[in-house]
This record gives sequence, C-alpha cells and structure tokens, in this order.
Amino acid sequence: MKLCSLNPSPFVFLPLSRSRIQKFACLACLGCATVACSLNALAVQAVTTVCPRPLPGSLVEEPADLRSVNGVLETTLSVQNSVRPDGSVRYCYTDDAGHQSPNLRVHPGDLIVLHLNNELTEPNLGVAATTPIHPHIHPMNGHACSSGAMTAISTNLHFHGLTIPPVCHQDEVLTTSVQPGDPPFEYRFTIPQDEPPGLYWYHPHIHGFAKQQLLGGASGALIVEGIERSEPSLGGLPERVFIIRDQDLMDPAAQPAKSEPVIPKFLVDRDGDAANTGTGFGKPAKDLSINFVPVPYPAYPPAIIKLRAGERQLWRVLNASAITYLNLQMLILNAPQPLGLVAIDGVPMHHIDTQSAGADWQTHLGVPPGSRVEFIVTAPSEGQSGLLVTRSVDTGPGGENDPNRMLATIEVPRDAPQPHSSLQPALRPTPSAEKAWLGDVQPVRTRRLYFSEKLDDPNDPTSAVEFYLTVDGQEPKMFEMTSDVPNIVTEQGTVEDWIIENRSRELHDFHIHQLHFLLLEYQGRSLQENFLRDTVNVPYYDGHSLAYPSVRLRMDFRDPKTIGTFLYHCHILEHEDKGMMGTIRVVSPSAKTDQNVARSCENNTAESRCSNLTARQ
Ligand SMILES: [Cu+2]
Repeated sequence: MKLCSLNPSPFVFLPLSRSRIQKFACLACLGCATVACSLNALAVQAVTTVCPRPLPGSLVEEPADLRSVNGVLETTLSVQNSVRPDGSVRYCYTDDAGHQSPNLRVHPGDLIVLHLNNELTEPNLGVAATTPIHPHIHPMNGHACSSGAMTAISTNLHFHGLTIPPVCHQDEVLTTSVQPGDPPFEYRFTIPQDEPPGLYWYHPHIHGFAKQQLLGGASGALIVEGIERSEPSLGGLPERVFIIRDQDLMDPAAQPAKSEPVIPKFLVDRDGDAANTGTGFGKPAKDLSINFVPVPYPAYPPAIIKLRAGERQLWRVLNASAITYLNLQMLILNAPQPLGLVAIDGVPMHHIDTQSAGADWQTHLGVPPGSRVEFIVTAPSEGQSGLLVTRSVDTGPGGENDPNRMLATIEVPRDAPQPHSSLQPALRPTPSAEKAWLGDVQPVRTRRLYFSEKLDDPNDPTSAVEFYLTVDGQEPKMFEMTSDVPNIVTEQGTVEDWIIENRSRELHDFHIHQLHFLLLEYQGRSLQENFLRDTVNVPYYDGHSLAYPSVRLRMDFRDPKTIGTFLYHCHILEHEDKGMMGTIRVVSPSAKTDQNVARSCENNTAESRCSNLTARQ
C-alpha cells in the first residue's frame, strides 16, 4: 500500500496542526487515484510529522517572528507531542502557520491574546501520578482556570520574567491546567509600559511535569522590543535569537570521544543522569540543542551559524534547558572572543541609567537554566571561522555533569543570509524610570530562605531525595499544590531583602515569578550591580565551611501588578518538580489594613471603621 506522502522528510517543518493534518491529508488523497488512504495511514503520518526537528549538524534556523499589529499580537499556539522510537517524547508549540516555537515580538503597552490548544496525547512516560489542584474560579468572569488535575498531558503557560498579574488568563500557574479536548484557553494581557525591553520566554508550568515538557522542547521566546533605546550602540544591528534546550541523550551508551582525557568511571545520579565529574569532561547529563538542532554526545557535531565576515550582530540567547547550565564562549583560532553583554534576564544593563550606556565586554557568559543573555558578537574575518561552545560548570558533588562541548561553528560565507530581524535606529531613549532605583530603597524587612535536600533513607545514598526551599523558621517540606497557605505574605508597595542560602551539595538556581530583583551580595561579597535579574545561582555547600554559601537579593514588591499569589522556586526543573518551590502572597496595602481592622473588630464591633469595613466587603 502506498501512503499519501504529505511530508517526505520528518525534519521538514509541516505547517499544520494535528487536526489540520487530517483535514489536509484527506483533501490531498482525493487526487490520488491509485492510492489507498486509510485512517490508520493518516494516523501514522500524523505521528511522524508532529514536532519534527532538524538533524545534527544542520544550519541553525531562526524561529519565525510573530509581531504585534496596531498594538495587538493575537495568535494560536497548539501544544503537541510525539513519542520517538527511543522512547523520548518531543513537545512543541505550533502556530496556525506551522511555525514551531515562534518568537512573540511585542512593544510595551501591547495586548497579547493567545489561544492555547492542548493537543497532547498520552505518552507512555511511566508517570501515573497526577498533581491535584483546587478548582479556581476567576473572580472577574466566573471562568474556571482549571479543568482538572495537573497530569503529564495537562498544560498551561508561564511568561517568564514579565511583571504581569498572577491571575487567571494572565500569568497564573498554581491552578491553571488545560486538558486535551478543552476548548482553546485564552491568555489575554498587556505588556506593561515600563517592562524593560529584552528577551523573555514562555513555557509550561505544570507542577510535577515541567521537566519532562521542557526537555521535550516546550519553550519559546518573547521579545519586548526597544532594547536599542536603552543601549544606543545597538541601533540598526541585525539580531539573532538562539534558544538552547537540553534533551535526553541520543546515544547514552556511547563512550566519550578518544580526544577526551581519561576520567574516573561515570557516576549516575538517582535520575539516571551522569553526575558531575568535576573535570570538565565525560558524559553530559543531557544533550543540548540550539534552535532545535541537536549537538549530541559524544562527538558533539556542531550546528552551523552563518554570518557575514566581520559583521556585528546582537545575539539574544535563552537557556531553556530543564537542568543544564551554560557557560558560553565564542572562539576564533582557539582564542576566546569579546562578547559585549548588554542585557541579562530581559533587562538592559543600563536600563536605569542610559547616560552610562555601553556594553560590558566579557569572554564567557554564565547562563543558568531560565536565564537570558543578550550580547554583541563580531563575526570572524573572511577566511576564518569560529566556534560557539559552552564551558563546563561545576554543579557540585551532588550535581549533574555539564562538561565542555561545542554548540555551533560560525562560518562567514559570502552568501550568508541576512538575519530576518534588525533593530531600529536608536532615535529615542527609554523614558526614565518613575520609581526610585531599587538599590536606593530601604527594605522593610529581611528574610532568610534556604535550599536543602533530604535522603529518604539517610543510610542509603541511592534512595530518593526530597527537595526543599524553606523560609527560615518554617518546617522544611516539599511544595504542596493543595495548600492554600502561602509561605510568605507581604504588602504591595514594599521592598524586602532576601538572603538565600544553599545548604546542599549541589548548585541551585533561584527564580521568582512576577518581578526582577537586585543582586546585592554573592557569597558575602558586596556587589554594585546596576541591573536586575530574575534568576540567580546559589553556589553549593562544601560540607565543612562554617557558613553556608548565600546570595542577598533586594525584592521589589512595589508594582501593583505583583498583587496575588505566585511562586518562587529552583529553576532546575527536576528540583522544582520534586518540591523545591514555595508561594508568596502579595496583598494590597488596603487589604492588609482590612485584615488588621478585621482582627480588631472581632472584639469591638462598635467602632465606625468596622462598619466601613463591612461595607467594603
Ligand atoms: Cu535546584
């Protein structure tokens, strides 16, 4: 039986969602007089064309750009999955034109309307567990944000880095859970006028299953335009978006390349991933890909990036890995090249003080999972080539192995294609911030939180581990989806200092939703950073020092859009999925007053303010 061939190569992106594949296939078959087209054949075709990916060694293609029009970006994203012959599962976001993980490009003040279709099918993941959640009714429209529990085939979206409200249909992930077969779920929110211009991203945040879905490729970039207004030297530069993801090893049984030094026998952690060797070499815990071009262990055949000789470009790089740290370097003739860092985590380095603008030139850039770096590169001269590599990261005795490896060769052929996006000329500077610089605001309090891990059986190092992120003074416990009691309550309008300690033997990666913070101290050393972050490493404990490694962060709850309940967690997603997460409730100052009044009114109902309170309720 000959099948209708809709897509001869599994690596060509098919511009159709699953439902549209079936419709299109039947139409195509009407013209195939000699072809027998069965529903089974269509099913096979559909399976093989869901989430297609390029081959190792391919040219790195840019994600498609979806741009706002007249202040609105409206699109549909369908999340799909497919099981590969090796048992791994791919996940992808596809828009109606068939683009995988398109860039969402918006300006401050733009409205995003995003229709999310859940087209996931039940893969045999070996995970039967579901994460129960409380049904949550949106107070404004009575709409349920959850149509069921969080399972391997549920989905939702988190818009990492944006300061938008943590409420249903915007950036709420504690209860929002969309099931296959549900009508499209609508996200509708406005990019704040004061959102710093830079690289943000979207990904699912289904508790217990985030690692699986991100390893499969469920992630994409969101770009707030206008970075050249904060960094005028960028005006007119061509720009590239590179999303580096991790995935299960394509060839886990392979021996390291002969060119590698001999290192001790691989150790494997409880998840079956290669443990940190501390040498910079050996089997990685995960393979990496760049814009979906895999660079698999052990040979790491590099992907190909083409530029014009000597050209300067802005590279926007997102580490969308589930568990892998990056330490990026560009080499020409083995020499590290200067990389002009202009933004971290979506915030230009000189967003607050554009008078002092100018790139911060570095020869390597550390990028923890979830973080972004935007930097100027200069292409090799004619006749030369370069390499984009990631250097090893020491994740600690309890961490995974992130060795040195190649990502891409940088070639400069005369016919190199022009990037499909360039920055505008820097005509107008970014408006000055209305708020005082975070570093100049006195914190109302200091809290201490700490990462820790506990073996189920303290005498068995191979037993399961519980992961905690605990507010000092509270009992360490894994994050509970069913709890309505937040770990932290604070008032909107305030600023706090948080000291985050790491009491475990592996690196962790602190992230909080809804806001950026200022890194004040790293390992007890004061810093004078004039930019903000939303993700930061907390180094591992060496097991014998008198003090635990820590960072001190200034947390900004001044924006009214932070009002609500949201999450902070480790962005190593296997840690987050296994409990390294907590909730914070930011209450409006009037609500806080109301709570205090309500408490006093329990004993004295004659006060006039008690009747006022009743009237407001
Ligand atoms: Cu962690």
